[in-house]
Amino acid sequence: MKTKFLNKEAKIAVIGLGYVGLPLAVAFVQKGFQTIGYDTRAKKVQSLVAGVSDIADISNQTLQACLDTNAFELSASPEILHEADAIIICVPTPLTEAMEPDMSFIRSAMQDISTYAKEEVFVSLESTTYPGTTRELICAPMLEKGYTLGQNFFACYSPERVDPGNKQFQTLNTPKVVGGVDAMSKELGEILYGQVIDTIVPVNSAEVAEMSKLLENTFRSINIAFINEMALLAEKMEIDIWETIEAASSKPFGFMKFTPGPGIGGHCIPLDPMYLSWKAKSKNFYSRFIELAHETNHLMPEKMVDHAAEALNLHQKSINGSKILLVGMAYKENSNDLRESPGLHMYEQLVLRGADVSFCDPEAPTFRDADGNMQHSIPLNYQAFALYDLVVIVTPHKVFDLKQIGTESPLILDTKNALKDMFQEKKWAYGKVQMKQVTAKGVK
Ligand code: SAJ
Repeated sequence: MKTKFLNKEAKIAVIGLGYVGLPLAVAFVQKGFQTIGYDTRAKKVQSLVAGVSDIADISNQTLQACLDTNAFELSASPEILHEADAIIICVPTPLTEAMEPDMSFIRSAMQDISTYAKEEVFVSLESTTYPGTTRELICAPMLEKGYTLGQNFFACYSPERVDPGNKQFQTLNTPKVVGGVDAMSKELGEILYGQVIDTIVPVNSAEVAEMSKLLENTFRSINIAFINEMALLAEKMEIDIWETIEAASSKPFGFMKFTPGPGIGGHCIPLDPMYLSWKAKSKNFYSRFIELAHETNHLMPEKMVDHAAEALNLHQKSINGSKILLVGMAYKENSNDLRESPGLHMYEQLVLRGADVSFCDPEAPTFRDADGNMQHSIPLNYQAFALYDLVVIVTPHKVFDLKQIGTESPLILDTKNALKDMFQEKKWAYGKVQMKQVTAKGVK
């Protein structure tokens, strides 16, 4: 196996051709490996075979160039896994309704691997998961099938670190942590990933690698929750949180900048910490930090709706019956991803409170609301913003002309301080400090 990895004779299979798997498969092709892309979604595979990529980080041109090498084989049939020496699992690890790890995609991938894998195989798991998964869900089924760890079966964990849309850090130049379930697996993982990715960070077990990923993202969740709480406190103290953060950020050491907002979205930060707290509970350990961060972050959309009510109130209006426009619905700037987006939570809350809610997001133009109805973005026509009682800046994509939004909108709730000090006449409201400056009867 080692020789095959070193000589690039090994055939690689990537299971799951999403924002992680497709770029990884492309990277292996580009580095000269015969590569299989396997995904259970036949339509997805057909589209890729036709040279059409639905992953923003992989252009159609890049995909077609890989297909033209004849070293990239795509399939929706698991039988193809029999050809692979190394199989890399890049499938989703969502949460169940009960906020517990949903391992169904990993189990399904392992069902395919244990059924079709060749007599000697290396398996790497990249999906974010709780410590112990690789040993429990990757190794156990293979050993039950008669494979022998360290002889004809090797397994490692190597967390995905894909940041969709990040032009600076992509698959090849983002350091890759690799931990094996035994020494040989670790060595093979280091060699294989080292053939493709610039920097490998070997660790002494799969569990350390699994834990490191959860540490990375739980760190973010807790710090985002902390700065959100600081923002709420600063309002009570009538102190400008944004200026405070800028001042603290001038410290060249010992401080890391996070910014408050309407809450957290995406497929990582809201979910990954819950994998850790779930596993901790199995050890009778209750992480108050993780739970509190989750609670604080998930309260933010509703806090923003309360701000909307206060902003309208300054104009003797109520949410009920007001026309409200949400600007930017994707979970973060310049993304089209709506998963767990705070904007969606705000939308539902405002509808429940009787508002006539619209949204404008050229990046994420449609979504299905809680009643299952498709909602469509209004056209990006800034003059139309004047027709709303309140305009809420939720996700300030770079596509937006913030000056025009500030000029045309009668009242703005700027949840991310996107407008900063763009206007002298403060007609927007973020937090009580600025609200008091909103020009309205009886308020100065
Ligand atoms: N957010 C804040 N305040 C902040 C930072 C983020 O409110 O200071 C919000 C964002 O608006 C968003 C959510 O948190 O709704 C998550 O934002 P994120 O910047 O963490 O972006 P993600 O979800 O794409 O996180 C990914 C993660 N990457 C992987 O898991 C491989 C994370 O580890 C990265 O640090 C992050 O990208 C990144 O830095 O872009």
